Amino acid sequence: HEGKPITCKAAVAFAPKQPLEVVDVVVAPPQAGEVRIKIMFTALCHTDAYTLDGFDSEGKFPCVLGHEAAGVVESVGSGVTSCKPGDRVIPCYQAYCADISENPCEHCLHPKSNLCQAVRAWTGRGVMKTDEKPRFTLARDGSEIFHFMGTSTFSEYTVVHEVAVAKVNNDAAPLDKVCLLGCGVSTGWGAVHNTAGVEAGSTVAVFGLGAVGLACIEAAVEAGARQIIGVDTNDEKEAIARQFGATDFVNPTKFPGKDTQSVIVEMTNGGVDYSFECVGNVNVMRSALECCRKGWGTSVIVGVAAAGTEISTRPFQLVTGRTWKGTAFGGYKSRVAVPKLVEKVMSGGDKANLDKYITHRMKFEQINEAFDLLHAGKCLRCVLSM
Ligand code: NAD
Ligand code: AHE
Ligand code: ZN
Repeated sequence: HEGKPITCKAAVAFAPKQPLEVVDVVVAPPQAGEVRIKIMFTALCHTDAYTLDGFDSEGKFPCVLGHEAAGVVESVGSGVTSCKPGDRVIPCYQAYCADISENPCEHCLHPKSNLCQAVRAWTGRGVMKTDEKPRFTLARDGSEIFHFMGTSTFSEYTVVHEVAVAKVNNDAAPLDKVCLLGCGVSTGWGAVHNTAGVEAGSTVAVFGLGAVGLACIEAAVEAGARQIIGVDTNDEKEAIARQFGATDFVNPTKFPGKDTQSVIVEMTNGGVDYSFECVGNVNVMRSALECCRKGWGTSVIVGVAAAGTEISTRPFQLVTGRTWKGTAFGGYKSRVAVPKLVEKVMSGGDKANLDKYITHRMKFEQINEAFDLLHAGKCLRCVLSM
């Protein structure tokens, strides 16, 4: 293949709210600073569904979605030094440039940020930086198909920027599991450990108990939180939340006429030390802030809200000592942190086992069924094999 276009299957999103179509695409060779990856496994994250549903202000169609995956490097473009053909890798939608760039971005150099800007502008436009074009074209007519989040993993082959490639150094690490470290699980863990900094003895509320929220619960347990309240409108989430370590469960629909923040403030005698919004709903974000303890409570926005929506609260909520924060990829500097997270999973035994997030496995061709399961709340993560 090396240096030549590859024709392969990709699940193309031709328009918002339409099922994906698995069709032949041509994947151009990687140019300078780019890496072509054979995707082995990809999972679905709610953000893929959100963009497909037309809620993403950056969403461009037609495109190849997908950003939680693992694969093997097929070929590299000129100047690529940090990986080589045959390397097992996890594409990172959030890049990191400091260790391989001669001119690193200010975010990678700053200890407080993981928001590498080296390729962000082009990623947002669905193209590669080198020539501002996508590497995907439709086999049947040669028309361009945009990238998504710089990863586009719903394809047998994809091209990403070198700064977006994390290596899986441990040969024993199963790619069909560590693919989850490409987004949801890492994000939940990092929201708790990096963005919030939950301490032992804390009280915590987690809104939205998909893979991201459950990863927050898992990390809160690890941090030694003494009370962890899971909040979800789906009653079926209670059992799984308790398995992950939630001590309480609240279904907001069971308290008509009463807001969720009041329920939690009463349960905790004044509010929680930390809360996490893992839904992507601005009303839930308000509840998550306002259920925090006066004086020191911190709320972290993890969920991604629809284009055009805005958050609100009474400024008095902040005047009286609450902090409102947000997180992207859990604050992890991706390319250096992901290999360490792989190591953590491999050395952690059952505790760090990723199996509990994988409720379904399917073939790539069944991708639309996997989206249906995610929408129906029946699935945490569905891993597709290519
Ligand atoms: P998911 O669909 O698996 O889970 C969402 C959960 O929220 C479901 O259990 C659902 O029942 C629940 N829910 C829906 N409405 C609710 C409400 N009003 N109150 C309480 N619970 C409600 O999604 P996921 O893959 O776990 O992702 C969660 C969110 O995090 C999404 O918005 C996703 O886009 C976002 N996300 C952000 C980052 C980041 O870096 N910031 C990374 C990954 C995912
Ligand atoms: N493009 C959207 C926002 C989407 C968004 O917030 N993405 C999260 C990752 S979600 C992963 O499942 C993120 O990390 N964003 C940081 C970034 O730079 O994109 C919009 O509102 O325009
Ligand atoms: Zn995601």
